[in-house]
Amino acid sequence: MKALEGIRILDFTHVQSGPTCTQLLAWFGADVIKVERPGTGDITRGQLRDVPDADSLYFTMLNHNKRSITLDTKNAKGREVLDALVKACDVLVENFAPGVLDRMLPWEKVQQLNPRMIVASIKGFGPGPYEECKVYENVAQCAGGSASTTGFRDGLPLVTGAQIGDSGTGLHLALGIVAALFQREKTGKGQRVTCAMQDGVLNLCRVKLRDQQRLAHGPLTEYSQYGEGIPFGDAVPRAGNDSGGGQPGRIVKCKGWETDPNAYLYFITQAPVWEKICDVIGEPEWKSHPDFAKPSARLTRLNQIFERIEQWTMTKTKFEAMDILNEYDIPCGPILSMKEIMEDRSLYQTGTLVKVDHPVRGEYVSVGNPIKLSDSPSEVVRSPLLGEHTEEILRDVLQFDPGRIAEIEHSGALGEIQRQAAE
Ligand code: CAO
Repeated sequence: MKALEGIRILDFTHVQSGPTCTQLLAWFGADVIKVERPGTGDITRGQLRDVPDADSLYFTMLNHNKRSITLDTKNAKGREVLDALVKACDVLVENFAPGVLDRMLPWEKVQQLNPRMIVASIKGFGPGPYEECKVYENVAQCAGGSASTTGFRDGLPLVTGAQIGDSGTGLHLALGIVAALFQREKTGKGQRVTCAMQDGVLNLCRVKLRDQQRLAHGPLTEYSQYGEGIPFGDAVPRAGNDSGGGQPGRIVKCKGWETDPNAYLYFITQAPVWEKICDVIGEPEWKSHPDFAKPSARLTRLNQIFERIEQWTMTKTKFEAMDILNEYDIPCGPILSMKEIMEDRSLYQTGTLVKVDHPVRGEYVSVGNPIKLSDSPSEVVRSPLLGEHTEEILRDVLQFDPGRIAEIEHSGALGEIQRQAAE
């Protein structure tokens, strides 16, 4: 038995943000029925293609464990199918552009058809001046405060590779859906769940809003620029690789950095292990020296300290340095490339990385469910082909008889039905 077994999701999501959410629900055991436009389907099927005519990794890695039905919701017969699906499902999830769902299926109509239904939506912005805007990942990163606080003080604002706007908001929405399902257990009623990508990013940038308010009371002493004597402006600056928690940290070079772009280590000079750090890097006198012994004294000498640390790390590979530092509980982390992560056998053992077979593209590696439930293990099942389950859903979920299915098919509402070879 899986945690969300018996929950059926009507999945109108596309691209990245929404599919992340419904994939998580599917991994927890929900039956996710992905509705796609006949012919084209989710636009990502054909984006960033690496194998000709095969669903892209963009699509396959965001749509595991789902079933696909092709349905034209603007066709009269298609609308009948849509209404039947609303009655048969527990949750509708969508990330259309603003206004699309209201045109397709207003909330009042959903409530008439199925008062228990939860309708969950991702939009770029909440109500306000930007609510009508279409939003993609980097737009959300910029509008949510991430870009202005990422990068180096004297450089451009930067976006991050972590998809905090899309996947981050999908994750927020999944939590909202599960909470609404839990509430429905008691009230019997559905409700709307909405997550704006700007809000999701801002939630993840909470510590930077903290710093914005601290600025009113003086400089942010843990930022490197304080120690370098550079005054603060009126907004939180970009902090380079400074750590956000108040313990000075930086990225330092390791052996091989001249040729390997990832031969680096994140090193935190955490106060409680300062003496051990001094011993490891070969500066034992810094333990008692007035310029270095106390964290406050070190703040104006961080460049000197990290240069010395780097002299030491440059004599070791990042993994050798990790091993030594971990022995002393000195917090540090290797800068792992995607290649190194993909080759890490331990990640396959935990199911965080999985090998998935696909009938058209062959085997590929994906990220499995990062949330582990001891009583609801996730098995990663390949993403569906476009419309692979159209007939199965009409027959088994909606209980339509063959005559009705043929009638809907002839209306053009389903596009071309994908039939199994045996049929
Ligand atoms: N049958 C018939 N029509 C369908 C359909 C179906 N199965 N599925 C969708 N459509 C129609 C919609 O009804 C809509 O038509 P109208 O505008 O006439 O009502 C139309 O397709 C457009 O859908 P869309 O607005 O979602 O697509 P888009 O390419 O215009 O916008 C995006 C894409 C991502 C910018 C927009 O959906 C958006 O802003 N979403 C919210 C924020 C978000 O999730 N962004 C992250 C995207 S990356 O993860």
